[in-house]
Amino acid sequence: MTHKTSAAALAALLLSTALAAASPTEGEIRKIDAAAGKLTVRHGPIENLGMDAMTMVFRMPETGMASGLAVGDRVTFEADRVNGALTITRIEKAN
Ligand SMILES: [Cu+2]
Repeated sequence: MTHKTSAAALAALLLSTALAAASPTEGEIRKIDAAAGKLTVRHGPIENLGMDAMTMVFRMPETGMASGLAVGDRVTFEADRVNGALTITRIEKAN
């Protein structure tokens, strides 16, 4: 494999990784700080972030995302790295 070919292959790999869809993850809300735009969630493994189950703080880009949610709620959510910050991109109450 030439250097040029391997660089192209790497670029393709990085691109496909960046475009990988966020996978829905189960979680439970532990803390809501709507004013600071932060949500603490105990979550299961997050495939697209290569993350194991844990409790952690996510950025919440829109304060409205937390409306209708309460501490203790079980949720299904998607998270991704946005400008380097782990961010909730979608969240809804689990059935
Ligand atoms: Cu985590």
